[in-house]
Amino acid sequence: MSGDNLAAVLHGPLDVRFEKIPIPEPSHNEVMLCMGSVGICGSDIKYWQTGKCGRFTVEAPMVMGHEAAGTVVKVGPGVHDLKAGDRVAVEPGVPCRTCHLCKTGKYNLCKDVSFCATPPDDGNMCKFYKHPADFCFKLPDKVSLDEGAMLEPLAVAVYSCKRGEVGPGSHVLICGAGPVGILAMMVAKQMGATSVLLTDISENRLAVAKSLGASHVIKVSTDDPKELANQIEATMGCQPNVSIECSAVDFSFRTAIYATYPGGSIVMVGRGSFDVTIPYTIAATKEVDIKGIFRYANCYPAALEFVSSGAVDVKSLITHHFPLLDTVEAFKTAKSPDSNAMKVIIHCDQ
Ligand code: 572
Ligand code: ZN
Repeated sequence: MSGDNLAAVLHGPLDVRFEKIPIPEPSHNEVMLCMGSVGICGSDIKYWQTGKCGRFTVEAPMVMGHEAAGTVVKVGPGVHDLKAGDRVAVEPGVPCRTCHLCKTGKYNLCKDVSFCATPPDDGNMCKFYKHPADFCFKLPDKVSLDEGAMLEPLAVAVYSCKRGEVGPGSHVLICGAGPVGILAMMVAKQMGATSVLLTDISENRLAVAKSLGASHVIKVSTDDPKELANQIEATMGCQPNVSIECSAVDFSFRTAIYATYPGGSIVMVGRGSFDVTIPYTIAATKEVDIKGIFRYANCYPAALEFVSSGAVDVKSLITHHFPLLDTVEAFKTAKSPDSNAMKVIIHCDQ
């Protein structure tokens, strides 16, 4: 191991600085990684642009990045399942492990979870980073570090489909053809969905969705959710029994309520307004199950299986690569609609 620990540190809105931070020493059950690939997520862009995301505000300098994979450099005491040289994907949310939610498997809901690049916790857009060994997933030789980084948004997609109970014969509506929406489409098909329809306002995103296996796509051109719901039914030939909202647009959530088959499920992945106005009576009388989503729990193993088996091609969503020192350029690219960026990867080892 040599060199400084260079990190992309966010100090406030539009204020990313490249700083040398201490090289971490792995404690009990921790591994120290040399970071390889780190994807840019919508939340990273939000923090970069505004210093805020949801209820969190950057109040102290924070290392960015939570979609990450790297190579083990050193293991701490008590680590037996990983060794120097192993390449791993990092599951970024580490819970307390002892509360009732952790002990019942819902560790994503633990109130003491520390999550990379969510204030006050640092992320892993840096050269050296330490993490609990049991939240690192060893990658087989045939799975690249880029694919390892993609396991994070793929875990969101896996969890969304699980929450929606997607299975053989499902007809799935996905609102929003960003990386998570398209990954959810790929996962839904692997879980047996008969048809998957994606909606978006971007023709480019819909073209990508179609090329990667979407059964149908609709470019949203109305501001009437009922009208869009009718278009969805006409295109699918039926109402979707599972709708996964990945667009973070209130209109899509309203559309999903009109579109979903009675007794079906709506999964809330995107974050729209704090208070969203919905057709409450329609939702109630159709008995649609509206299901919240907070990140994911126990989804990395399935995500890794999907990638290593070749069932889900995450590489096809990676459109841009930048070295760590070009992080600001990478953020601009990820943000700009003109770039047609889907997933932008930062290479921390270059
Ligand atoms: O990859 C995990 C992830 N989760 C996101 C957003 C981006 N990436 N969520 C939406 C925002 N919430 S939050 O609670 N927050 C900013 C921590 O509003 C977390 C889940
Ligand atoms: Zn994310």
